[in-house]
Amino acid sequence: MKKTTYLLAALLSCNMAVGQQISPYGALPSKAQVAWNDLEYYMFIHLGPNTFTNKEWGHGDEDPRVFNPSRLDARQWARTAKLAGMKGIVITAKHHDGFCLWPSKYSKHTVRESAWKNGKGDVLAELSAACKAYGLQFGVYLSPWDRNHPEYGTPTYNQVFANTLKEVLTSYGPVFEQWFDGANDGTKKQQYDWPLFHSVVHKHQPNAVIFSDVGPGCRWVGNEKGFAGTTNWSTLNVKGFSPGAGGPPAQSLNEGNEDGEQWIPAECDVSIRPGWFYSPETDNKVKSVTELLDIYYASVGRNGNLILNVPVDREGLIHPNDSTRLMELRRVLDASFKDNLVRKAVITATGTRKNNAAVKTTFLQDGNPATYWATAENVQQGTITLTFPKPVTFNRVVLQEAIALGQRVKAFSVEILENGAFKEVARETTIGHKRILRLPDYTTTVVRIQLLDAKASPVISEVQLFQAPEQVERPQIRRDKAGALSLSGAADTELRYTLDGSEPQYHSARFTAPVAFAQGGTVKAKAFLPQGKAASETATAYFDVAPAKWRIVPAPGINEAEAAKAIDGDPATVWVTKDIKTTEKHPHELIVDLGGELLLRGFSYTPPAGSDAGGVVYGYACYISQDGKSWGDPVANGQFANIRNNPVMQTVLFKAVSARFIKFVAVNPANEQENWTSVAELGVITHDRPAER
Ligand code: FUL
Ligand code: CA
Repeated sequence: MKKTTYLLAALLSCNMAVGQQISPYGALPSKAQVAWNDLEYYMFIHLGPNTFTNKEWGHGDEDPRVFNPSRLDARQWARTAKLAGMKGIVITAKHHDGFCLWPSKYSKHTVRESAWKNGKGDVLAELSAACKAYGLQFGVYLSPWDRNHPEYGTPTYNQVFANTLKEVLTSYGPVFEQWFDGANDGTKKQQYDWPLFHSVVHKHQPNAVIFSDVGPGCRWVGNEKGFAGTTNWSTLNVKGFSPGAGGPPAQSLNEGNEDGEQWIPAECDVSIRPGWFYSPETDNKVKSVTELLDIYYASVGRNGNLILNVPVDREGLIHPNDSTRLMELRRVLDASFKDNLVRKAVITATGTRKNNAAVKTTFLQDGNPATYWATAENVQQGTITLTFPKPVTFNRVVLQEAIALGQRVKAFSVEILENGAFKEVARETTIGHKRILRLPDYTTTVVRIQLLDAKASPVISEVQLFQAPEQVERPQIRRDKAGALSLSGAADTELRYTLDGSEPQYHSARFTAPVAFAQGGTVKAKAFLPQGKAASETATAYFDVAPAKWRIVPAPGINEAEAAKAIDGDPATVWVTKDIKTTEKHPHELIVDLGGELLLRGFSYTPPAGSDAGGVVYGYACYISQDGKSWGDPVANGQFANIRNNPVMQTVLFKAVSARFIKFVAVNPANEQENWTSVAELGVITHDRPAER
């Protein structure tokens, strides 16, 4: 008897304590991490000697005087970021080449030694001031890997790096994010003193969120495409892992760990161009709005923050091709999320937590991510019903959890009322800070969000519905081995194109059948709705000569039919040495007969797009020959920097030379565990039009 009374009293008092407060669940974010998640979208800037040398990974021996962004204007960057709707800027204060964008006391390879402003400039001072003026957050990237510093590779370097960090973190005002890069090409090893580096950040910028493969503030999402997993937990297990090559498996980085011990949300880093640094060669390769929208929905729309790299050009400005695209993206996003239809709905719910003034269904539609609705303690399911006075049409669903209390939802669905019954139109897993679903248009008077499963009672802060304007999809441009060009696009669109570099108009040539295009050049194409009512963005592709007459030269261990996939004009087919069991050891080589003499100015290597094939090449050499027998010295050799994380087409130029045979040698792989070679496509460069390549 007595026991029961005690229990009852305990329950009552417990209930009362719970009255206004929902007990947090699992790993929790710090205040700074909650504020960080609210930023959602900010700019990354890569700038340094690489900007001037067409390199992705400088070697550290570059002449610092190459750095001369003569018209550098950090306010132009900040203005662009602000107008793009971004909330901050993170800059490469020091990349792998060791060059410091501020006159560091701890290095002899800095802006002070450069030609810019006669060595009197300081990019960090200019950028931090510009960010302040435009109300943007300021963040810094510092690579511990340093290919210039003489102490690198010795224990004293750790203190040098700590001093360098302190210098940056105490000289330029508040820093919202400290970006630690884990990359290293493995040639010179250094045991990093991470606890020391973290203590410097904590001491001087206690609110800075620390990025790395293992946080502790936020984590790399496991790819450089800007895509988080559709399931994405902000919690992660990091025991036994370290930044860089010792990081958690790509899947954990991409999706988090459901029961992760620490709150380490995903940050999606991606460049608006194929590379991280500016190069005139990529002026025409700025990602399209369609691609950027896919990235936005796969990052911000999947509980990740998006850090979009916009490389500053050689003048020290954001190039108009990039800023134009950023503004186009902003316009589409603003139009997509303009009018939250849920404001017109009456909201009811099941499972609602009782006797708690902090919990209300109306808080789901007040636009404030700090207010919420929740189910009763230990009730892991609930239904939120939105009833509209008149039918509404929507194609976007936005959901948010009150993450300060932990990430809880494991499964949810969206239903609409159709002909008197509920029909499921989407079923997904996690929500987190924000989840956005892109759906086809649905028209209905009742929408139901079913919270199907959660780790603890769901606490939802927002439910929103929008009708985003329709986008006309950009056409795809392809060319086959024989050089026939073809375009494809969405049904009911008319595809128009030009081959002279001009902007396609509704009266430009209409694509109906493949077009002979073996010599190559620039193709621009646009999809139009009938009568030219609306048009897609312009798709641009550049082709050199087609591999029409090329063939693989027979060699021991080479399966010619397989190897032909490297020269079939189709990057989707891949020659993989592992599958055909050639020699297990590198180097692997491939000889191509071009079918006649060509004036060669370079070659291109396209690695496989997915990560499945593996065997991406890092070290390469390229030889040419007239007869396929005598080769001489390589016409080019080196490494495809950063190809492991960013496996895009690589082009290498050499001194123009006539030849009929070309030999591509894969010296070593980007990933030491993958001791084989993959070639999606091998091409030659014969055209002298560097800006188009
Ligand atoms: C990588 C680096 O190696 C790339 O150069 C780039 O800075 C990217 C953001 O991170 O780890
Ligand atoms: Ca191929």
